[in-house]
Amino acid sequence: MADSRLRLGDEVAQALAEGRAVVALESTILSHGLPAPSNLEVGRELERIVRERGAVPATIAVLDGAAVVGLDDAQLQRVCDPANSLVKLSRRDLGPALATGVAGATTVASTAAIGHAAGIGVFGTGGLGGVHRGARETWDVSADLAVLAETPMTVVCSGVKSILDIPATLELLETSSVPVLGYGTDRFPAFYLRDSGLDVPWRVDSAKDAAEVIATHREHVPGRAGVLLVNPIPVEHEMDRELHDRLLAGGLAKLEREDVHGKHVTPALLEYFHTASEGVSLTANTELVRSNVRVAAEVAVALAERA
Ligand code: PSU
Ligand code: MN
Repeated sequence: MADSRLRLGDEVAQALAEGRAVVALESTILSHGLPAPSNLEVGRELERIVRERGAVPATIAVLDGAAVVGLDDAQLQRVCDPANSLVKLSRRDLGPALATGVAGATTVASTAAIGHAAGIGVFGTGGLGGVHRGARETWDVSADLAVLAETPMTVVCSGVKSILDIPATLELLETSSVPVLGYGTDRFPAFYLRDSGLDVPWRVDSAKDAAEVIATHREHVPGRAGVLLVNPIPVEHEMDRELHDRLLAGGLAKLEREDVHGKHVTPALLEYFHTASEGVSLTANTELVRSNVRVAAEVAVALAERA
């Protein structure tokens, strides 16, 4: 990405130049995943968590024709204010948004791509996009998977939501040669739930061990695949299974009733979950992101210490 279109915040630029730990954070989770005004509180808190662990946060969005890496507080407010109607930007949308000056929030795909272009290697978020149910007919597979297949970025998340086809998502990650590491778990997490019922191929039990695997993957394995480090939601915040199953059924029915497709599926479902659970899913969502961002910061620090 040409320098004129990539704008690094001062603190991020300095940390990268000095080889210090930096953690990328996405903005779609703020603009499209969490309701205002808690989105701004969460956005600020995630940055605070990264700092507490000794790393520098770099929240990413597209503003005024540039990919901004390390939003300042005014920019964070702009992203979080629903009145500004930020567009959800996947990687394919970056060229048009940058060229036309449209303001947008970045997904896992576009955050990973921009973060890597800026020189960042670790990214903490909530859930990864994946293969949607019914993808055999709709071909709806998140670009998050294709980007992770060719972008050397470690994404720390709580797996993917059970609104997706989880077995198919894991198959595609294998096809893409993306290592999937369970963080203190042998099971692939399903966002609100700690266990999707599927195994992870590899497990690590500390940030230091994760950093060792990530560094070895980057340095010694041919190709440009990223790494997926999956961290289950903290036990005390895991959603009740019955509530979860009820929300899932209700959400899928709503999508069908209202004929929701494509990029609107994930935001529509999240909104339904937050409303129908009267905030239970919002708390779960917030807590798992906090936990993932903490792990991401610890891994980034371990990688920086190793270098
Ligand atoms: N999952 C969540 N919250 C989110 C998203 C996914 O629990 O906010 C967002 C992320 O930005 C992710 C994107 O990259 O949705 C995937 O969307 P799609 O399936 O349209 O590619
Ligand atoms: Mn899609």
